[in-house]
Amino acid sequence: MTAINEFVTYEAKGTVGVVTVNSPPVNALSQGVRAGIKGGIEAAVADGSVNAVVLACAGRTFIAGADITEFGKPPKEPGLNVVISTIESSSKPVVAAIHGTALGGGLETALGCHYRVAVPSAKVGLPEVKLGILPGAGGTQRLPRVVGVQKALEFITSGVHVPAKQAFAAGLIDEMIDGDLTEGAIAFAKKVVAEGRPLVKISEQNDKLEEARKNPAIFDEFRKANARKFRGFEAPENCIKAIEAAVNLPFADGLKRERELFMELMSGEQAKAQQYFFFAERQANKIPDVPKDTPLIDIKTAGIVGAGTMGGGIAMNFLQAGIPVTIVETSQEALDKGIGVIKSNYAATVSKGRLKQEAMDKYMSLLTGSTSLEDLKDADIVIEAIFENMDVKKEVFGKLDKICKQGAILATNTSTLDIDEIGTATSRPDYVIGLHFFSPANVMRLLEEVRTKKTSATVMATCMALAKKIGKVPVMVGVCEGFVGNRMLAKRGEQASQLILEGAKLEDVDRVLYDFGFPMGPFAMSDLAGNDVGWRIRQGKGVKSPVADAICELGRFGQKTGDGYYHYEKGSRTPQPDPIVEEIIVKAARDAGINRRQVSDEEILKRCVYPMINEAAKILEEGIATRASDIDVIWVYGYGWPIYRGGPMRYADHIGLENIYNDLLKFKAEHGDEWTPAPLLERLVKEGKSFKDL
Ligand code: T1G
Repeated sequence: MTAINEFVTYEAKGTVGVVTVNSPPVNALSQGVRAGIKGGIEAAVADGSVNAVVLACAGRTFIAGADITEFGKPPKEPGLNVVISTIESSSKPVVAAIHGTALGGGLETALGCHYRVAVPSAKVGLPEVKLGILPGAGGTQRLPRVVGVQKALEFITSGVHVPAKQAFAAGLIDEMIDGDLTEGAIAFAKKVVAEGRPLVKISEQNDKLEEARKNPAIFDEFRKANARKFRGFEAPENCIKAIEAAVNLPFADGLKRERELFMELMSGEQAKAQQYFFFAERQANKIPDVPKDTPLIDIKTAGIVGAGTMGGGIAMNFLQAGIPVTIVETSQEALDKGIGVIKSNYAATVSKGRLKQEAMDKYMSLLTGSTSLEDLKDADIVIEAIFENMDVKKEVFGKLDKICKQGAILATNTSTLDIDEIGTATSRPDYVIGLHFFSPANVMRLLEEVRTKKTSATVMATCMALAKKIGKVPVMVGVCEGFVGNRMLAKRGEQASQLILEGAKLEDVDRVLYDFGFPMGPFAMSDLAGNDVGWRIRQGKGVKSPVADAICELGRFGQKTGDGYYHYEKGSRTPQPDPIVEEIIVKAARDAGINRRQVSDEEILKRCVYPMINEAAKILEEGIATRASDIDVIWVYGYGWPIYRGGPMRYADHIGLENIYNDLLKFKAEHGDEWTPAPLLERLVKEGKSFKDL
């Protein structure tokens, strides 16, 4: 075996030369890996003892893409396109041996090989679009030549990871390997030589492009069909243009066009924001005072108290992860209703063809209903999802503490109450934690994990790992009212309510935030969630909100009652401005002595977003969030902050903290002390720093 460099080795195994990449953790295509692969292929071609080549990877996965940590730095030779053309122009057949995830430049490298083999557990994909860019090493030119234009459009603009069997069916993989991958790949390479199979150069194949050449409308039809999904993003359109170039231009020209479109994106703000977010999401897994090797509790079974909307949704996450659930309600009627909702949710997915009946049956077989807390005695974790009332929760936690086995985790799904106080109701406060799911709990990926002063490292580490197992994105936060997400959301809501009193149209506030990139504006969102939710919380705290209270007093709870801030035609979810609500707003403004005026889109946006950023600075200063990027992860996954803007904190850095600070002072002069800049914000501005410098 010869070391080509520190990342790549070459070894002749009989008549097959094996080039092996070994660059943990994911064999990313750093400059060294690229140089090593090129050198390895050249060594194999020069080795007269071999007549075929296998390109394999050591460790957990085949090449998972370009090295994202190199982005933004001056490019170093050899470029990936050079490496791939070295492979493709080899005089000996090169076979890619794929395991783990062959992604981005990894799949592009495999597409430069003459053949590809994979183990069944492997996945392949071109997820560059998720980083705000596009496959920049021939992926947009080669993939359509293998799977056809329609599939290439779907794969590349979604960034989906395609299971090997599906890739095999699409012609992306030539043979599935059971058993040892490298041995299987060597055997396949020998078969290629023995059978005299050709050196298949994808760049020279054009038959799969013919259909699109005859039907160029395929591209605009795809654009139209995905307009909603691609709204605001720049990368998908450039992906489509690059694939159009594959159809309309010779390969070499298409490659040039791909490069232009790639560089256009790479130099843009959206790519920087999405690449920032890629690392922010991974940083959120790290809790400074919880060591990576903290022992975990084995969560084999879960208990849920409360089979309402949240309890049922939470249960579904565990069932889908194969974790048996015992769900407890106070009465058989409530229990039957709750389980019925879970069943109908799954049935609806089955009827849409997105879930197999046997999968639904499996999930439901893992669910046990009960009307007695005693049945939770053996659960490894119990999650309480009952009425938002401190006394009720403390009573339940006291009972659970006596019933549940030693070492069971007791979690609450509360979104507003003090979890330190809830923990005092037990003898195991170190085993008490908040697991704040977002409604609908079986859909929203964010899970705010709330540590109390006493939550142990083992419980935190266990719940962070558990969150990923049930398909959630966990972010650890501290105890305060509203934790991180809802505490910032409250500030946006206060300003939205104030703006409509001052003269901004309800639908204009929603439009400005929708155009900014949110899935919907605050009023449409409230109508969707139910205006009565906030109304009950305000009543509990004796807080008044003239317009919101007035519409609730009329029973206008939103979509569920057909009227809320907007009117909804029967069976329609399309919000329509309602003169009744306009009258309520005008009257409330008059009662408050407010002279209504025109409010600009710019003022609407700043007054909705900047108070969130100011509150986030306070959250950071209080240590409620570990790092600024955690707040961005919360807002992208929990509230639909447009990922191409990175999150509120990255957006603040992009706008410039000094600009935000000066606007806050201006609003303070006009609207009072609630606009006082947070001390941390003031300090960063004075030091000429940004949130990223924290
Ligand atoms: N570059 C650098 N580091 C990477 C990396 C990459 N491509 N992918 C992962 N890492 C790091 C990650 O930061 C983490 O580090 C560790 O590896 C484990 O990752 C020319 C230009 C492969 C599915 O978009 O999707 O190719 O936190 O925690 O959950 O056209 O990583 O341990 O220090 O995510 O098992 C295209 C990105 C690049 C794939 C594994 N490729 N990676 O998931 O582990 S652009 C991608 C992933 C490109 C070409 C273009 C996932 C994974 P640390 P992890 P995981």
